Amino acid sequence: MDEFLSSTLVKLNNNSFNELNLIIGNESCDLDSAISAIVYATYLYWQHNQVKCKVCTKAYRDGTLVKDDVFVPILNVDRADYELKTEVAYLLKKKGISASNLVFRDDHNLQELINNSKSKVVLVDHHVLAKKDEFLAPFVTEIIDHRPLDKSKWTYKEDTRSTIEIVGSCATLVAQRIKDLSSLVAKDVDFFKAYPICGELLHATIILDTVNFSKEVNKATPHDEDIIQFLESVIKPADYNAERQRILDTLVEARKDVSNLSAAQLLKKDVKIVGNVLVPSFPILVKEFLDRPSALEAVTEALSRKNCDVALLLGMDLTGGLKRDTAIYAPKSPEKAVKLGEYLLQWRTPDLQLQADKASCIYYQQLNLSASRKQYISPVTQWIQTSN
Ligand SMILES: [Mn+2]
Repeated sequence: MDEFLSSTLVKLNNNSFNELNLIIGNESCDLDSAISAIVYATYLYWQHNQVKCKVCTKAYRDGTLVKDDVFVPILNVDRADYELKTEVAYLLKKKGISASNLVFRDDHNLQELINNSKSKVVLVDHHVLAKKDEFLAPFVTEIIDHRPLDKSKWTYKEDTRSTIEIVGSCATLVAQRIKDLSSLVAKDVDFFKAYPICGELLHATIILDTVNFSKEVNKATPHDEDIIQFLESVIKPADYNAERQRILDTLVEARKDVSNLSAAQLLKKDVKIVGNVLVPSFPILVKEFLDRPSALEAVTEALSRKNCDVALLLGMDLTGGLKRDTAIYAPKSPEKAVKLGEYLLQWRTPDLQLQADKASCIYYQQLNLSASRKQYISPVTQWIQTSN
């Protein structure tokens, strides 16, 4: 696995390849995005080797080695911010994959790379491109995503192959796609037997994304269940249930191991921007975040850096049962925080069940535990439209 990644890196850095294939996740670079990109790139490379004419590629033409295609997973985060993705760094390290063999967003000028090569792009775990990634659109040949289909910015080519289905984890769809595609060239388990780490990575990701099929969180679908059982039939853990629980516990622990991170780093760990609203989510409760030194100063600083004027902070804690909370802070225009708060309180699709609490900013406990950041995007978008 690490060998595939390091040889890919050498080919990329020496510009020694025929066709460039980039496999890229969304800019939150959460575990799902990172693992989906790495595993699918590994699969495409394996598949390429299964079907290519071995004789042709080994042959020398005019004394020059015929260049091979390259399959590069891109971690859509700057290298310096990788340490913020604690669960990603933890799992990859544990599986023997070193950060030095990974390609991060700012390691190369992607636009230049793409323009200078025959290129194809596969999007995993997203299908609406961030503004800075819009140049990728004409090169996209495949999309694998588990978000509701949003065609508002769909500028992809007509023949773009898309696998879009609402499931708990994009890793489920990646596993399904690999299973289906490999059964065309070999047995559906052959790839996972050749790269056992890939099965383990997908398995762990599905468990984290569905919070081990928690009924309360309600993210898992029957498709996630089918795929986890398929992966377990290959991985063969001694005790399936104990293994699932152990994986969840260690990943949750790694994700919330933010003891080394400052308030400013926590704000960068997992953040989305919706219009002028900054929406970071934390692996700890917002309440705990606010107790950190200079927490609100760090929010003010993040707002001005990102040109936003309202911060909607989302917290989650899984220790001793799930808890969620929310805070809104708008230091320059506090009336906006009040208005967004009122807007969220009356929102009913879904009812977030926010319970006001006393704090320096507008603070709520969130009783609707199955609502994550995804459920905040609609009210925030609509609030922006009505308030501007
Ligand atoms: Mn995802």
